[in-house]
Amino acid sequence: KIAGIFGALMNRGQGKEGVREGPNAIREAGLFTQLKECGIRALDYGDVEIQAVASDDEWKKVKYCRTVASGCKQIAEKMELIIKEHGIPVMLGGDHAAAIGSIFGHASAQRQLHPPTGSSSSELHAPLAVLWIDAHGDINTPLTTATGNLHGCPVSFLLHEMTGYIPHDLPGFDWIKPCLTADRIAYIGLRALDQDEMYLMEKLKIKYFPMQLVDQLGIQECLKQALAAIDPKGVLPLHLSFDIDALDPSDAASTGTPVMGGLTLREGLQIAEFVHKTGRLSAMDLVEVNPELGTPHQRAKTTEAACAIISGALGKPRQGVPFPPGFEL
Ligand code: DIR
Ligand code: MN
Ligand code: MN
Ligand code: MN
Repeated sequence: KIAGIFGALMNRGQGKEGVREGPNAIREAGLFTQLKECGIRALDYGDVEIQAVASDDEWKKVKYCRTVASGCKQIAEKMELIIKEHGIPVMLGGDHAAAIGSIFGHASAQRQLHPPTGSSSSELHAPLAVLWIDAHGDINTPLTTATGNLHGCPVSFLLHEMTGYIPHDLPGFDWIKPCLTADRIAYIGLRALDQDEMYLMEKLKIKYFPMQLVDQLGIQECLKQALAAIDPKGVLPLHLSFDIDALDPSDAASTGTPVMGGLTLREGLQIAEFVHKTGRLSAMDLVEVNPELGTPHQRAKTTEAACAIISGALGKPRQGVPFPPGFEL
């Protein structure tokens, strides 16, 4: 398989516009060279531009819902296209609202590849599981959000169990249907849940590993338990949705909502490598890199970290690249 990398220039899911420069900053940090050097094939599918929808007034608190929704629809189409061309889509963000589109598109593509067999549970379960790496829960609803920022809400649009929480008259979002059940998503890295998010996580029995569990159990054990929870048989295609703010600000400061006490870059790399090792990485997001924030040094560290996480998930060995089989010095 070939990685199909594209930029999602989404910047209306939160207030800091510079996040739309994330994809190019990650490319400029040498992502493609790095992948090539370790023999990983990758194609650049360009960018999905987000068209501003005219008169996109707030719906209650929610900002830019029409613009975000229409951008997500294009993102979903891009994901489907790349999967149909037998690629592994890698979405460079952009803010995390873009994951409404990437996961919806991934699920649609999987459903077309593996149509449901007719039983009611298989109707609900798109054949995929999601690992969500983030400081935040991103499971606010358009009614509970305190900030009105849709990048804090993507998961609520994706879960069947949350259908009743999504207002039917939210402008622009009529096309988005839930595509996951709550037992198909696990979180690692949390340290800034809102109260309603905590309530929803517990109510829906979502498996989550906040930072204190990462400290207590170690990242390997968290990964084992997370994967066992969302994919007990070890057979499902995996979607890795990696918000760079999961990392500690000492490794990734150039992001819109940094939170102290995060994952080390090495823990982030272990997550990426663990997912690669399953052999079932089917799509990934690397979001919330905002090169307009922080010092030049912080920007360089953040984009390098993003490249390393992506390369690790696609199979780059950390110790260095071996000669091809049969080679002798
Ligand atoms: C907050 C922050 N929970 C919100 N969320 C962020 O806006 O709903 N997500 N920063 O990445
Ligand atoms: Mn976050
Ligand atoms: Mn975010
Ligand atoms: Mn996020």
